Amino acid sequence: MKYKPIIGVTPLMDYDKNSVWMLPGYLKGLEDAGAVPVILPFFTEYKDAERCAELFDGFLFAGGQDVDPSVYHEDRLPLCGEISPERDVSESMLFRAASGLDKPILGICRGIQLINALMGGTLWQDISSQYSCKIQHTRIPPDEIPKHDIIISKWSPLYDLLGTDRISVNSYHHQGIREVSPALKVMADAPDGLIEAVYAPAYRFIWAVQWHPELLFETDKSASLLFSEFVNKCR
Ligand SMILES: [Mn+2]
Repeated sequence: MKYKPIIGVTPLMDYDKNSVWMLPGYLKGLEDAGAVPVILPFFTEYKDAERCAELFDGFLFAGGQDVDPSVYHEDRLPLCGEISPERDVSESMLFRAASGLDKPILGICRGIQLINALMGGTLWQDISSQYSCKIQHTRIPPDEIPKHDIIISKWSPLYDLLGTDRISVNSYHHQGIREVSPALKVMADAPDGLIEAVYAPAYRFIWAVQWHPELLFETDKSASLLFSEFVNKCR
């Protein structure tokens, strides 16, 4: 009997509603790809994160609030959005523990930003004012419709997976990678040069994307392939 991989998903936090919550797409995307997703708690002690890192087969770092710029040793500017101390603390511990065990990790939106910051990179706190965006990266609903192209490097594992150097993705972010972590390689960027996908070559599977495959996978083949690739690496 072959078991499905069990994948921990970082929980979302809504301060206005005082709620810990989850978007169904993160769970459904993993389920459709053959995994059992489990919503994680907020870790406050490293040993708890370490224990969960051992128990689960992989981890999805979900979208959400901005990463506190103190994580990449910068002051918080007025244009930085809401932050989540609970998520920063918990996900920093979880990433350290899970990457230490070389567990497969997929980062989405906040996930790519957090992983880059934790691995020594920096972020644009607000791309609209700090980066010369030539296309709109901030939200234009509906989120299930691709909004801009990305150009995929031909040497990258993302190219190997998708078999194309250009796909269209949705976009719902006001921050982005500024300096890439020395541990990460860029797999794709937008036509205006903003980084949209990275991976960590020294690890079994640490991939992260700036777009939202969890809102696309039901209609978009490249989004469902991304979930499948991650889930297969968790087996
Ligand atoms: Mn974008």
